[in-house]
Amino acid sequence: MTRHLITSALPYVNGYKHLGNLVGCLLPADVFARFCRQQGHETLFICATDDHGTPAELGAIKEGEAPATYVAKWHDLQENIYTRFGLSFDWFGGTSRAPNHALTQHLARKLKDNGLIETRTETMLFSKADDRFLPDRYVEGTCPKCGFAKARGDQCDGCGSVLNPTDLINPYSSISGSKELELRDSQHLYLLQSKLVDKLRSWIDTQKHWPKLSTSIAYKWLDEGLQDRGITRDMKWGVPVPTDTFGDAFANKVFYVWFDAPIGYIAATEEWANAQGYKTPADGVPLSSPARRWWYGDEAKDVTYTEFMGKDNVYFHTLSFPATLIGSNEPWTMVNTLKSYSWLTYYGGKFSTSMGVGVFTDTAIELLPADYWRYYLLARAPEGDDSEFRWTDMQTVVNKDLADVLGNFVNRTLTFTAKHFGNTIPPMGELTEAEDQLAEAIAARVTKLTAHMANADMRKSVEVLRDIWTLGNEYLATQEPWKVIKTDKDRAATILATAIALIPLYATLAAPIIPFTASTLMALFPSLETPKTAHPQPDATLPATLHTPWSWPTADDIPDLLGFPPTGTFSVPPPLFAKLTDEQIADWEARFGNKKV
Ligand code: B3M
Ligand code: ZN
Repeated sequence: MTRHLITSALPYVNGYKHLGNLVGCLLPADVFARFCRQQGHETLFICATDDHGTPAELGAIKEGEAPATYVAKWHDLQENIYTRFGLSFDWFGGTSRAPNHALTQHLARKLKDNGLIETRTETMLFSKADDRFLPDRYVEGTCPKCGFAKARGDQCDGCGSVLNPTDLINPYSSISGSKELELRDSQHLYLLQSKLVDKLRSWIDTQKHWPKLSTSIAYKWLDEGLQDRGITRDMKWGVPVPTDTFGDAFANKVFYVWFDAPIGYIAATEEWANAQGYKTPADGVPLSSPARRWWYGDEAKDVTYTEFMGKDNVYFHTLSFPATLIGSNEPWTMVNTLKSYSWLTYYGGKFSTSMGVGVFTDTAIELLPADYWRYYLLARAPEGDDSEFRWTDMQTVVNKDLADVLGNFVNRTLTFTAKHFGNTIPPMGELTEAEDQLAEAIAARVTKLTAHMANADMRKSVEVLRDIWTLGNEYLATQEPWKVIKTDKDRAATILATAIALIPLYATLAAPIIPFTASTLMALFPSLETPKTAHPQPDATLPATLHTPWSWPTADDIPDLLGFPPTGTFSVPPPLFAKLTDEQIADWEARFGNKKV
């Protein structure tokens, strides 16, 4: 038993996320969390909306709402979609809530105490009309490189160049449009990451479990010389910089979004503890005991912490967040495994919120049930390289794997059994070599699947899972119960009972990936009385017996699981998956596009 702490990168609060965001952190994190729970590990799966920064402030301005109102609204809208996709967070918090304020300010004070924060003066654009400094994205103007007229202060969408606000020709405020901008001095806090290089490097050296992509990104930054980082911004929306510690010059400033966002993982855990009635201590580390058990000190020593994120977030999770934690000199839980993902493209191009390219989570979940998306997206998870979303590819995968292989196996087994034996599971007779071979073949694949799941390797897990389903169809094809029934009813009963025994096993093994279907399958058998929930959390009071639905089997369990099917009655479900038709695909291609933009 290990205690697994699992976090997914926090989606920016501003609007619905696209399918690339879903498969590039949220979904694999969910699969891993579900797997850990089924293995009987105590598991805490945490996420939150990333509420701060210019995306949130600009979004609020655009929708004409106060940031707090806007953030609360979008938090709930996003959470609703994630629930519909079956994301089984133990808590889905928000970084603008009280626990994150307290923790962010606490850590900033510690860093200052430890001599790791310095005040520096920067010259920045100030807008008189708006009465404020303008951070990068609030300034627009003409790109000095390509002449694009609506380049932003941080980047030009015309040519992709990275820019500074002061590079722009004819700059103006994107809030008011005012051109009356002037350069003014502004004080900012810098985290002296350069002083932490050795500590960070020796910590990373000991991280043997990180995938290559993560480690190489981290070393690249270290080798290039880690820069000190500005951790404050001239904005109103954010975690306020405490003036008692940093002085009145910081009265109108907040911490930079990337400083407070990862602290949000800890803060969302504290929200979870608060929801159980635990109060955040007013002095010292602002963390109550249930959250401490996961994040702080000796009590959290046996925690294994796995993070999931897109590859552009790796710097922040391997260096800047660890710099915050290590620099505090406090015993925080540090990441053990860091899973990072490349991009899911839409026909080789970018999903784009601003340009409306591709399919977004809110639309997707209206088109098809969650498991269709979960299965297809995980089968194409951008592990290592980028991968491509295509409607026709989704059609092939759904129709073959889900409808033909899994769906068909379940339906023909149960329909045929019901026809000849009624809705009672037929008696298991003597086993033959065919059953032994089936058990052996499945056992070997369960070992593989378990290893892939434990590594959170999504594509490989999906592949092996499909292989396991295929074995069921092959067993029926070679044993031909529809012929045997004419001459040897007992043997036919054994074949069908074996096939039926596979169904709860399939449900168990598929539950992390297609939890809704797994629940449907398990519910076909009233004798499997224990939790039929889509979010299985092992009940510690139950012995982890073989027939506790959902508990993850080992290869050694397989012969027994096949030899002892559920007992009693069963029901025949309607077809589990509808095939995606050519008309649907043509319709969606027309609606969402079917080429690179
Ligand atoms: N919101 C960025 C992103 O979605 C950011 C992740 C924060 S994780 C602490 O790419
Ligand atoms: Zn340009």
